[in-house]
Amino acid sequence: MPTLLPILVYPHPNLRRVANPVQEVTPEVVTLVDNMIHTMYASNGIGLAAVQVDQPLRIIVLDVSEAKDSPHVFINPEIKIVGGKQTSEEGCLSVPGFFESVERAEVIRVLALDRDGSQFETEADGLKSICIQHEVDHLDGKVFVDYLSRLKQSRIRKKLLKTRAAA
Ligand code: GNR
Ligand code: NI
Repeated sequence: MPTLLPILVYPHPNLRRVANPVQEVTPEVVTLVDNMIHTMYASNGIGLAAVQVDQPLRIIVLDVSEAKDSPHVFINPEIKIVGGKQTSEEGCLSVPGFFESVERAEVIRVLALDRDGSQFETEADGLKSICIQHEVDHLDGKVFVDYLSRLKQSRIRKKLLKTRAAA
């Protein structure tokens, strides 16, 4: 049975940690991956980075399919920008209730290991490309609010600190 993992909420300091590469895809890593997929679906997210569940490892999961039946796992992902720009409204499970416009690369290539530890390379565009870039930012200690104005950042920080204090 998979476990629901608690998700860190901005501005939690651990969201700023730079995640370490996975040395080997052990059974413990596979368990973390499976719990992350479970937590992503349970939270109605299209992606989740290990940093968000307080594990500083370079692991992301995502499912941008309509049917929510295509989970993808990227361990030690490396992004190469192919080209283009796209702007869309982003949200984040670690920034609940806020949606803001962010510019990203349109087309990327990603080199990573899968859940079996096998290396693969894939190209992504559209929402999948956005989601991978958003997740890899988490692995580098970045959150999408970093791309917003200082004013918007401080409003979001204050609101979420207040909500946390009330919880
Ligand atoms: O669920 C999520 N939706 C989303 C929408 C637009 C751009 C990025 C995302 S990722 C987010 C889940 C999340 O916080 N992943 O880190
Ligand atoms: Ni996020």
